[in-house]
Amino acid sequence: MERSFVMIKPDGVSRGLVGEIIGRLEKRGLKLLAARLEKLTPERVNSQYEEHLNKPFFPSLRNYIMSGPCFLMVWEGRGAVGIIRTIVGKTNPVDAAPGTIRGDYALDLGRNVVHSSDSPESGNKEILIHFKETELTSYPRCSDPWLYE
Ligand code: IDP
Ligand code: MG
Repeated sequence: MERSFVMIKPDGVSRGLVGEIIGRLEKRGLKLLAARLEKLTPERVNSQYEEHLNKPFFPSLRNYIMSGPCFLMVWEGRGAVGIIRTIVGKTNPVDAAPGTIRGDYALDLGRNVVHSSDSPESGNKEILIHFKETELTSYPRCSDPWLYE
């Protein structure tokens, strides 16, 4: 099983898209392990976006992410990282296909509503930036035999 860190950014929270985004991941069959609404500290934004620290857009990215609360989640499933990236859509909403979250709800690269991990390794790293191991729940679902052969 793979785990992905998914974060609804402040624009998604303010625009009332939390339920819609959770619903899409839930209905696909992915399993929610942890969730929290929270305004990120500068340190956590730096760790989350470590690969972009020296990019010219980083200051505006940090302002955007810290402009309000984010909704942080951990999702689990077979191939979860790639499946969620497909559900989320291309980074720039201009290129995101209709039916994806960014293709349905976003217009601008700097307001693209949601983050999701880009590999299982970054998923595990990002999860530990935001959650303690003890916050990740473990529970059976009656749907499991209907989701995986
Ligand atoms: P991702 O969110 O699809 O993984 P990344 O390339 O990792 O995309 O970029 C992280 C975030 O930084 C993007 O989701 C977007 O919010 C922001 N971003 C990326 N490139 C630019 C840019 O050129 N201008 C402004 N913001 C950007
Ligand atoms: Mg990324």
